[in-house]
Amino acid sequence: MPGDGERESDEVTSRRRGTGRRSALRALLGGSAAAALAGRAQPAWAGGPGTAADPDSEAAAVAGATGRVREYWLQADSFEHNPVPNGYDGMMGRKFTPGETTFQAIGFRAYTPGWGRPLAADQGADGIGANTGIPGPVLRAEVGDAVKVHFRNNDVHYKWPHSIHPHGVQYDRDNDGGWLAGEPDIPGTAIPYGGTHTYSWHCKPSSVGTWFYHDHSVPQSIPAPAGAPAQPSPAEDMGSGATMEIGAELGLLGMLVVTDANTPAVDREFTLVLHDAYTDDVPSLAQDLDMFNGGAFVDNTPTFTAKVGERVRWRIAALGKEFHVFHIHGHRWESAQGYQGWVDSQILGPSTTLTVEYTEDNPGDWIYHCHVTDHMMGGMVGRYRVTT
Ligand SMILES: [Cu+2]
Repeated sequence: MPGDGERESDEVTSRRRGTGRRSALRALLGGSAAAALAGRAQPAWAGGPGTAADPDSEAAAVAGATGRVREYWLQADSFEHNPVPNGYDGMMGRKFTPGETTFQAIGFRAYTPGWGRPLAADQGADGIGANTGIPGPVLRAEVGDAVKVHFRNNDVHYKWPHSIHPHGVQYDRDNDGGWLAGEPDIPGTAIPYGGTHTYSWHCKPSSVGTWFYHDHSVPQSIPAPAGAPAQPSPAEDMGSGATMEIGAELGLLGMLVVTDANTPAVDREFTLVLHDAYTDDVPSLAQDLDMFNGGAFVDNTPTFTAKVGERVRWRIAALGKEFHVFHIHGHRWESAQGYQGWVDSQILGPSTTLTVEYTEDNPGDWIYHCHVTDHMMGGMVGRYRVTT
């Protein structure tokens, strides 16, 4: 998505003035919630029992302690998507026609209440992001909040059932969204085309962090175009005839961010989703594509920007069947997950996430990429511009 970074500068400025972000959030939240947010009120449990990280205190810091409900209206929309709109692999120098890289995608978009109209983009550090569908909007909440997601399936193209399965938050089985062939009637696991469902989740102290939400509904397969030679997919080789989580492969995935009073404030927050689409599953593609936020190759993936001296946070999440190595040129950060000390590359696999923070100290025109060479060649490269 070219231009993400450019737009971000203005959004960050507006965030610093205290406008924009809060007005957008007010559109998402109820009145009392918005009032609490405007005052940056401490969560009700802060400072009292249950603020410590020990599991016994979790019961004290019960979900719902803030009394706040974060309400989102999400729709699964189907649309034509070209992850390589400039037709160019700027690292290898290869060219593509739109026909080689375009497919029928599905993405989550956030709407005004009642799925009225799509919410405007908000690229600020607390915003929902581009809201173009891939990835879905960034859902944000604080410990003690309830999250209510009103979901409507508007998959006009495939007309498949879909669902939303969250990671990191607390929920019961009717709010899990995970479909099983042996228990096909569990509510929320297969919302038919045109249908709706409301999911309720709760943010506990153990929910703080960067998480995924994604389609986890009935496996499906896309028929090969008429006249094409029949090619069994890996799933068909395994006998099922369909691909698990193909909705997420086509774009139904997004990030869920839970914070608490101890989450450090930053000047910039980038959200980056690593995901892949395969010719075996998506027959209109001429090659497998490895994507950042729905784009492939530099200038189609997000261009992020920062200034020297700013505190920067990347929230990174991977979904699919690949293991990735996230790397930024010219930078190191102190790892909080899985490593000790300073790193400039970190591994993440399916459904795992990274939260990377550092103070920017190196101006330049950098790239960030997945360090698995196949994935770099498949599109997982982006620009990171640092100015003084
Ligand atoms: Cu990779």
